[in-house]
Amino acid sequence: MSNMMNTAYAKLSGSIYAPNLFGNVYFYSVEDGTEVYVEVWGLPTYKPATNGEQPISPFGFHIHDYGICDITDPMDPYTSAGGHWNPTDQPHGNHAGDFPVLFSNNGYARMSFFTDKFKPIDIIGKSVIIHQNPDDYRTQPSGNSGKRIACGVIYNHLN
Ligand SMILES: [Cu+2]
Ligand SMILES: [Zn+2]
Repeated sequence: MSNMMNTAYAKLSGSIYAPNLFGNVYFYSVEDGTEVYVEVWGLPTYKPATNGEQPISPFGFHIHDYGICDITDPMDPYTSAGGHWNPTDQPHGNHAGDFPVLFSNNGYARMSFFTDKFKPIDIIGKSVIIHQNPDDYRTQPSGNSGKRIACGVIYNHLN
């Protein structure tokens, strides 16, 4: 697809909300932007929305500011990753780090999409987060997508 030197990579692991989760995210440099390819296993089982509670699945998916996937409070994991990566001061829904939601197939999700908002080199040292609930793409500042169930630090693929 492209020169490996232009590829970024994040290895995903799960919090207590998705203890069996693992996965990979690749960011390939392509003409005018980046092709994102993600594959995840072990996503939580679908749970329909109730009055006052978001559904579990599909899953919010973003780039966050800091490449730090620490768990201090197990009930509120990966706060160390900060908020959505937003280099151009946009509202949520148009952050450079706002991605399509992940649709699960019995715990497995695979998706590929194009974005013109960055190149792989721009996101080294940031993180990828998967949330427990869907992103509504309008609630500020983070789409009401709930707990952080998985995290991965974004590296240069050769490192
Ligand atoms: Cu997020
Ligand atoms: Zn956002």
